[in-house]
Amino acid sequence: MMRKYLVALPMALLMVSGAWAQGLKDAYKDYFRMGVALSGRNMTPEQEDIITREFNSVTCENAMKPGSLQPAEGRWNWREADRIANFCREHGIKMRGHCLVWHNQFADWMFYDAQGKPVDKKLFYKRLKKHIRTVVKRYKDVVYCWDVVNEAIADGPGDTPFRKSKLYELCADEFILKAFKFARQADPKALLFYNDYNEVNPHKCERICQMILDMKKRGAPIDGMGMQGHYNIHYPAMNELSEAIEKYARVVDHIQITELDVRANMQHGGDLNVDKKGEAITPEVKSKFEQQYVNLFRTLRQHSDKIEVVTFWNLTDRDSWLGADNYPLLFDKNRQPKEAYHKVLNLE
Ligand code: 9MR
Repeated sequence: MMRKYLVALPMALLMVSGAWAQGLKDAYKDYFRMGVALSGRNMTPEQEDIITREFNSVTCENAMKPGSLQPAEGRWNWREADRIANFCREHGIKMRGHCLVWHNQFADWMFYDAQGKPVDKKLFYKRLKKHIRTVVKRYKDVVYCWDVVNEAIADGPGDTPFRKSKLYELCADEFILKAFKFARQADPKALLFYNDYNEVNPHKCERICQMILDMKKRGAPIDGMGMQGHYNIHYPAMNELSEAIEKYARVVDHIQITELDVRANMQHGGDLNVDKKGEAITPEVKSKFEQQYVNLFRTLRQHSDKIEVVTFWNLTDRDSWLGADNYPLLFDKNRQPKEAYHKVLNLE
C-alpha cells in the first residue's frame, strides 16, 4: 500500500506541475492547439495512439478536397473523409476543413458542360455553391473552420497579384468573394480562412493582406489567415515570421499555422515539383533542423495570443508529401519521435 503511494505521489506532482506532459497537445495547452494532417493510411491502431496522445486538431491531407470528394458531377466519394471525421468524432477532436476551392485537385468538371464546352460563370457558381453547401453541411458537427480558398495569390512579380488559374480566367477574383459567401451560408458558425504558402515573404504577405482587405470591403466573410508554414532548416528568419504574423493580425481576427514542415534542404513553399531527395542528414544538418524547430516554436509561443493552432503537414516522415529523405517532421520514417520532438516538447 505504502509503496503504491510512494510511486503515485511524485507522479501526481509532476503531472500537476506540467513537467510530465503526455504529448505535444498537453505541453502546449497554454499556447495553442497542436494539429496534424492525416490520410486514410494513418487510421491504424498504432498510429491512432500517436494521434490521440499528441494532437487535438486534425486536417484531412487530401480527402476533403473537391477533386477527392466530387470527382464528377453528383459522384460523391465520402469514404476516406468520413473515416477520418468519424475517428475525430469518436475521440472528440475538432477538425480544420481543407479545402473548398483550390486550383489544384479541383473538381475541374465544374468548368465544362456535357459536350466539353466551357460553362459560363453563372453555371460554375451554381455548381460551386452546391458543392460547398453539401460538404460543409455534412461535416458541420466536427469541422469548426474551413480553408475556403487556397493559394489564389501569385508568387512572382507579375502585373496581377492573382494566380492565373482556370478559376481566375473564368471569374477573375470574384470566385474568392463567392466562395466565402457560399461557405458562410452553409455554416454560419464555421470560421472561414484564406490559406497560402510563402506567406512569410514580405511581398506575398503584402499581396495577401491587400486581397483580404479588398475582399472584406466587398462583403467576403473572411475570418482568418492560414499560414501554411512549409519551411526549411534555413528559412524563414524568425523576425520575418514575427512580422508576417503581426501583419496578418492587422487584417484578420484568427491566425493558424496550417501545414508546418521543415525541409532539410534549401527549398520551401507549396510547390509540387519538390525534390524528394534531401541533403544527407549529417549531424550538422540534424542540429540545424532541431534548432529551426526550437526557434519556430519559441517564436510561435511568443505570438500565442494570435496563433490558435499549429498543424503539422503529416504525422511522420514516412507519410510526408516531401518524402522521408527530406526529414521534415518530428516523427521519423519509423514513426519514432526525433530529438527535435523532445526539444519542442520540453521547450523552456
Ligand atoms: O500533401 C498533399 C499531397 O499528398 C498532394 O499530392 C498534393 C496535391 O497537390 O497536395 C498536398 O497538400 C498541399 C495542400 O493541400 C495545400 N498546400 C500545399 C500542400 C503540399 O503540396
